[in-house]
Order: sequence, then structure tokens, then C-alpha cells
Amino acid sequence: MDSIDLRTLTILAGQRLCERVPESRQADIAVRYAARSPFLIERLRRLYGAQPDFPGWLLQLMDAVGALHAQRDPALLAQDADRLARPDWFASQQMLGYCTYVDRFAGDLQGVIRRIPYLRELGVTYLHLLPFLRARAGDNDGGFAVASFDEVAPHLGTVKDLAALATQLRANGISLCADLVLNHVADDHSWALAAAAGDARYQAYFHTYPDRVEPDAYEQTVRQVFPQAAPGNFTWSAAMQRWVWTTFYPYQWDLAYTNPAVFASMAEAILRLANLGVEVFRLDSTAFVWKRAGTDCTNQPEAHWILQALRSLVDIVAPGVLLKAEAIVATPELPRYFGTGEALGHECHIAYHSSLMAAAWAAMAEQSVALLEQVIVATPASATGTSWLTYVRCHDDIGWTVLRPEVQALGGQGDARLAAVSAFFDGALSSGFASGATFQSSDPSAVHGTNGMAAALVGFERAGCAEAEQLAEDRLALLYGLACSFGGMPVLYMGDELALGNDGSAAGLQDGRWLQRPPFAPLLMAQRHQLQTRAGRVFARLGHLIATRQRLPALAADQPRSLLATGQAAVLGLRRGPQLVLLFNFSDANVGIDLAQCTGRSGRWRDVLADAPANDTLLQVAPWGMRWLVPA
Ligand code: OTU
Repeated sequence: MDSIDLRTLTILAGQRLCERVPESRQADIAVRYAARSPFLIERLRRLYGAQPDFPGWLLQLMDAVGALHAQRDPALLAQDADRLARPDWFASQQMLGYCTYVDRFAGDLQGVIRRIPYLRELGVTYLHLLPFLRARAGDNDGGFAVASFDEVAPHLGTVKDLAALATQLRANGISLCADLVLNHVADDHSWALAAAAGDARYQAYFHTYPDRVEPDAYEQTVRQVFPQAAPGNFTWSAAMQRWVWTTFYPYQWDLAYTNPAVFASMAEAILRLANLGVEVFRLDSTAFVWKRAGTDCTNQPEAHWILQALRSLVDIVAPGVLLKAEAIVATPELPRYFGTGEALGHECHIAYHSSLMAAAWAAMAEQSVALLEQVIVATPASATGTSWLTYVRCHDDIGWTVLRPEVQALGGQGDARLAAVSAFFDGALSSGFASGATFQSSDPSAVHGTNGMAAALVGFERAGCAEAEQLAEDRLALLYGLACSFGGMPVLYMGDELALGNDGSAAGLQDGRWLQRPPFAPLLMAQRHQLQTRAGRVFARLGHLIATRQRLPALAADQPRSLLATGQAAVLGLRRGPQLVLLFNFSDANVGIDLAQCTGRSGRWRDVLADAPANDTLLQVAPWGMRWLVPA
């Protein structure tokens, strides 16, 4: 089989796939295989072509993938067909995400089913539940140390509950998104246990070393994600008597994608979950999956080929499924996660825009939109079939270092500018409005991330009077206003819609990110229609933003976007679609904008958020305010 040529192999692999699929579906699969296989097989050849018996491995993979397709539920097949007919379905301005922990939000998976009416009330069409698969016993990085891809965490429910939830969500027009941790598994995942027990087949699933020679060499160029809580990138396994690569916590063992068996195992894990009704995979830590000596071991070309191969498989056997890149990397690296050049549209459908998120917070600290404008300039237009994930907060810290290229472009002094932004949000350090906390603060010279719920960072916790309360609300609306209008799918982080604050009980925990993982407050939820309460006012405010967005097709992810020169350092101006104009004032001062000069159009305007005419020659934008304008 060794000397087989690629064309013959492609044909044989396709036959193997189709043989596994019921006859009635073979024609469809064959068409999709014909379209995607040149790319798929070429990528797999690049990655694994030099391995012994590559052809045999490939045929086995197609066999497994075909068998999984054969098990796919008719309702999911119908959804696949529907989405194939509308490949840009997730780019619409109707898409709204919500991200939460299962236990905090609703106790368990069945509890989430009971919360569907609440999600519908918000207009949610996509629900990202933070890790719910069975995680490591003991510490598990909030579930990101996965012990089994095929079991639900017992305290959250069963696989049956998961399938039932997915079905109920689907019936309500909500796509279920699950974390799929690509880079590592827990040290008590069966692969790691087998490796530790001396099984050579599973030792080959990980990067292990007999001594410190290679680890020390890698440490020269690899950065640390958790310098304080988990220093170093390698952990000694006493059982194996070897060092294991552990980028994150010592109990999260990095997978060795140099081994084709790892690729196949992960691809199959994804497709099994897809068969349970998971529609979107948040591919956690995508940037880290390929290591190369002498580099920082992120964003390597092979990491992209792995994603492209996964995408091709999904496109063939589960085309209704979306892949979402969680690559918290600098702006210039981000577009590659959608695929570029010949790979455009062959990688992830969605990618987190972490620079946009961080830059919006930085604008708030600096009362200047300079960094934000740099990020936007560096963000290419979204190609059809791709969309940014826009957000304000998530379960992790706000990482400021992604903004280094933008700081440099503005001639900034090293990391000092970002360190100042970070300090601004630290409630203990700052005289401003924020009550956040600095993450991983042991090294005083480093730029640290910021922890805290959005409500705390915009000033609700420190607001002592009605006026400060109003400003905090305006700041929160401003940030969500940008996330809702930039072009992408905005995702609400749990409780932001109710101004849920920091988790006070998290103080002193070794991992400071628990500050933004508070239990969901049923009391706040009960207040959501009472405008005399903070929760009620914020719920109404964000609800209005979401409803307005839904009515504006110019806000769809694939509509054009350009920067407008507002002539004001603190005011961001964006044009979306042919004629929607958006102004965001990131300052505590009232600012006047010459609309005719800014837009090049001298006619009358209407503010669609305020639902009022906006005809002043010098349009006023209130402190932390925004205007969404259309020609009247
Ligand atoms: C992701 O994080 C998850 O979102 C984190 O919650 C996990 O701890 C981590 O992976 C390991 O599974 O860069 O691309 O706060 O932003 O670790 C992976 C730091 C990541 C996180 C970072 C992030």
C-alpha cells in the first residue's frame, strides 16, 4: 500500500466512507466527499503522509467517520441539509449568543431546559455551556481538564440529558455550543492513565521526555499562561518517570498531534458529540496544538492544517455543525483561523475577536479610541460563511497582551501602556470606577490580565449615587453596543444582562478567574421586569439594544464595515452596510460631532436607538453614550 498514489488513495478512502453509510445517503455523501476530499486528503498528507502506513490509517479513519455518519439522527440530517442551503445562516443580525456555566445558571442540564423561556425572552439563538463533560476528579480548571469526551459530569446529568437538552434547544431555535478542549486532556483521562501505566501506544498520545534537555530548550521560547498558579510548561510524572508537556495546569497533558491516532481520536470525539446534537464546537486552546522548537509554539501552520482537516471532515459528514476558534492571539494572527488564501472558508466558521474586546475596555480606561481604531483597521472584512464572535466578558481574564501590535503601531513604550490599562481596572489600585482584580500578579514587570464581572468593571460596585449608577449602566450598554454592531455574533456573558457582580467568595482563591464565575442570582432574574431595580434597568437597556440590532440588516456579520474619522479622540465612528452610522463616546465628557463632515452626507438623520430625529449640525453624544444613525 505504501506506494499508492494520492488520487487512488482519495478514491479508496471515499469508497470506504460510503460503504459505511446507508444506501439512501450515499449519493449526498459522495457529492460532498468529491468537493472536500482533495483538500482533506492533501492536508492529512501534509500532516501525516510520512507516517508508516498512512494509507491504512486514512482508510481506518474514513471507516470510523462513515460509521458515525450512519448513526446521525434524521432530525440532525435534516438540519444539515437546511444549513447547506443557507451557509451564511449564522451571520444574521438575529444571531445572539449566551454563555454560562450549567451549575451556576440552572443547577444541571435538566435545569437548563427549564431556563429556555428565559433565553428566548432575551432573543438567544446560540447557547455556549461552559465545560460539562466529565472532568478530572479534584482540581480541573473549571472543567477544562476533560477526563472523558463521552460522559457528562455526573453532577450535571447524563448523556441522555445532554441529548434531550440539545433537542429542546433546537426546537426553540437555539444552537448548543460545547467546549471541545483540543490541546490537552486531564491526567486522569483514560489515555493519560494508560500512558502513566506504561502503555507505549498511549505514551505516544503525549509529548514526554526522559530528562530536562528538550524541556529546558523549549522553555527558552515558550511563554507561560499561568506563571503564578502553574509555572513552567512541563510536569514530572513519577509514574512514567518522564516529563510531560503541560502548557496550562500540571494536570492538563498536552496532546501530541504529531501522532495521527490523536487526530483521529479527537475527530471521532467531535463527531460523536455532534451526533448527540451539539451544533457548535468551541475549540479551546487551538493556537497551542502544534509545537515547534525555537518558536513560542502557538499559531504554527500545522495547527491550522489540523483545523482545516477537521473542518473538511465536518463539512462532509455533519455539515450543519460549526467550528469556533478559541485562539486568544494578537489581531494579525486571528484571520488565519478562518483560513486564508486557498484555505479561506476551510477552517473555522467563527473566531473570538479578543483584541476587539480588550481594546474596547482599554478605550474605557484611556478615554481614547486609538487602540480600538488600530484593531479595527487590522481586522479584515468577514468573508461569506465566517463570523467574528464579539463579546464583552467571558469566564477568563481580559488578556491585555493581545494588544501589543496595536500599541507598537501607535509608537507606544513597550508594555507600559497596557500595564496602565490593567492597573486602571484593579479596584485596589485605581481611583477610577472599576472594581476588578489583577490576574497572575506575582511578576511586577509583566502585563497582567484583568478579572471581574463586566458590571464590576464598569462601575456598578462602586456607584454610590444615582448618577454614578447611570454612568455605569451607560458604560455597560456602550460595550455591548459595540459587540452588537461591530459585525459578528455577540455573546452575552451570564448575568451581564442583570448587572450581576463579582463573586465575593472567590477572593483568596489561587485562580483569580473565579471572580467572574458567580452563582447566577435568581433574585436578580425575578427583578428583570422591575425598572426601579438595577437588574430591571440593565435588562431593559440591553434588551432594547438587542431588539434594535435585530431590525437592522446592516448589522449582519457579512455587511461591510469601515471606520469614520470623528475628529474626536474618544469617539469611535463606524459605518455598517451602505448607510448605518454608529458613534461611540468612550469618555466622561459630552462630545459634539460634525455629522456632515464625519459622514460626507449633509441630509437629515434619525437615531434608531433613541427612536428620535438627530438633526443638529453638531450632534451631541453623551458621556459613555452612543448614537446609531440612519438617513432620515
Ligand atoms: C482557555 O483559555 C479557557 O478559556 C480557559 O478557561 C482554560 O483555562 C484554558 O483554555 C485551558 O484549557 O489561551 O487558548 O485566562 O484566556 O488560558 C487558550 C487565560 C487560552 C485564558 C487562556 C485561554
